[in-house]
Amino acid sequence: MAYTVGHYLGDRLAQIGLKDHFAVAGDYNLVLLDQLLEIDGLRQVYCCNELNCGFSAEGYARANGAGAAVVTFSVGALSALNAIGGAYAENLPVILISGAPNSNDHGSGHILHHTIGTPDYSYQLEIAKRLTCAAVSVTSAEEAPALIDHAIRTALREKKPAYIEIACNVAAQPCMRPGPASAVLAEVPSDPASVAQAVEALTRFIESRKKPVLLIGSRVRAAGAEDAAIRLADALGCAVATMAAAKGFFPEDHPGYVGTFWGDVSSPGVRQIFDWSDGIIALAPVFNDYSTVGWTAWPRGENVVVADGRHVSVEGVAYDDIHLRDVLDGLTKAWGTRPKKDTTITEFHRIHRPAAPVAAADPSAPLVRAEMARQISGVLTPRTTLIAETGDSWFNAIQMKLPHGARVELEMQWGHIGWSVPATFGYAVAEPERRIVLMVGDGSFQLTAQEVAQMVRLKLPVLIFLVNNRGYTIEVQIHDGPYNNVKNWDYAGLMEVFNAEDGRGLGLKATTGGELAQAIEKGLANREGPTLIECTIDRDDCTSDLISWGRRVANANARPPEER
Ligand SMILES: Cc1ncc(C[n+]2csc(CCOP(=O)(O)OP(=O)(O)O)c2C)c(N)n1
Ligand SMILES: [Mg+2]
Repeated sequence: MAYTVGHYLGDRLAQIGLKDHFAVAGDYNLVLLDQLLEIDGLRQVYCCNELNCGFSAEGYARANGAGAAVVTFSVGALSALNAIGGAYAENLPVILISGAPNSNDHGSGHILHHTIGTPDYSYQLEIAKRLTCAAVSVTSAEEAPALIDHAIRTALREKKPAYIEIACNVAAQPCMRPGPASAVLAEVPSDPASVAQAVEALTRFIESRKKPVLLIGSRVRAAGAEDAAIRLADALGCAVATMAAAKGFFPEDHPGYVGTFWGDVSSPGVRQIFDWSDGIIALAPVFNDYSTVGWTAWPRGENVVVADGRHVSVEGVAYDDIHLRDVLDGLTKAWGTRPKKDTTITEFHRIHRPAAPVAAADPSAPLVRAEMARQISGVLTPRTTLIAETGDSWFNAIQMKLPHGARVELEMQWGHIGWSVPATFGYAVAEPERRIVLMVGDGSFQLTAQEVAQMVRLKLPVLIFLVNNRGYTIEVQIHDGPYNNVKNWDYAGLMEVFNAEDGRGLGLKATTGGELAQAIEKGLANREGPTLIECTIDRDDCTSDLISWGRRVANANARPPEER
């Protein structure tokens, strides 16, 4: 059997650790899909549409380190590109692979189906260039290896998505075989001089401060610096907070951990410690309008050091070409056995009294948000990943105390409602051994609901908490109007539709605490498919954090144009 371009691509995907790729078939990618099916150890997993396919690959990348989606030209790829924008925003190496017109048609003046009706097919590549770190068009077998390798290598190095389009008549052309995986996996090492000087500068900075704190940002995972941050926290002994979007990126049972720093909606006591601190060391943060609570809590100035994945700046000097983890490990080593800088954790324990656990509600009383959140946090184990959708689900998830090893996935930078359903599907495909719990609002669910059918198809025992509060409650808090009401659905009833003749998904309704507890029990026992529990609560029953945050973000949105 001839070795082909499609085989080359598939083998590279397998070499970088992919066991699955997500796909929607179309005539520009059918031959390519045939080639990929022939790769040992690389499963083809199907999605209902290309937006979901992109988000599934994004969710897979969260669990697995990288993901891939294979779609058809234009009608497919343009939908998937929204999810690729998301992968860029969220720092995830997702490889979008699109079938493309026959190489003979490029430059021929021919008009092809599925295109915008002009003979220039370059528009998709041009769009992809803006949303990826590398975008290539493969129109001959000879150039395929170099182009495919460039896209994959760049995506892995930069932790950003890449785009590969392959002309439909080239996918099955004979091709060279790939060499060792190191050609696409090897990282560019840190510049040792830059690391050494950054470590020196940071050591001086911390030594000169009495009250340092560590702030863990959402890019710390992409930087591969989560473990190094723990080692540094051990060495310094100071207080450590996570930013909202970095929930779960630092162990919450660590002695230095104080909670979420998020301005006015920080965990109790955390804002005060940050206000008091004279040295904030922010590791791979993203300061945007959401994370700064409408620009009201933006750590900056001379008391703040901001370190990014490949760059640190300390007191006006930029240290480039570093890996954050190398700088953190260097700093941990340099700190050695110097006295701990633990004033901030000591003070935190003085001002903060742990809240009493929330008491269970009367099991027959109508379900309220607080009881729902209490019961959902009860299903979190060290092997759980909780995926929380944009909406009040964010705030509920962020307030939950995570057992050691539990993870949370949020999409706070891109914030595409509906992301969570396909992302959960992709995550569950990658991590079948973990307990996967999704918390999603009714409004968000309506965008991508059909991907639950793929969870049914693959018998994934995902636990879905569908919060039916009859609308876009987060938007009600930011700016209300009739556009925030949604048509009600029989969400639990949908499971029958998705099951059809052979599925084992379970759809349950909870209108009281007692019903929710029973539904959770049934859901945990169902190992043959997803369980969707529709939790009915009042339209305005939301976290107080959402209300405070929503007001501040609305204020930021409402700033009048400045006079020039
Ligand atoms: C694709 C997309 N369209 C629109 C929005 C604007 N938006 C943000 S949150 C939201 C409502 C979410 O409602 P729901 O999922 O029911 O969550 P709730 O706040 O009610 O818990 C909307 C429409 C968005 N973020 N993404
Ligand atoms: Mg809602």
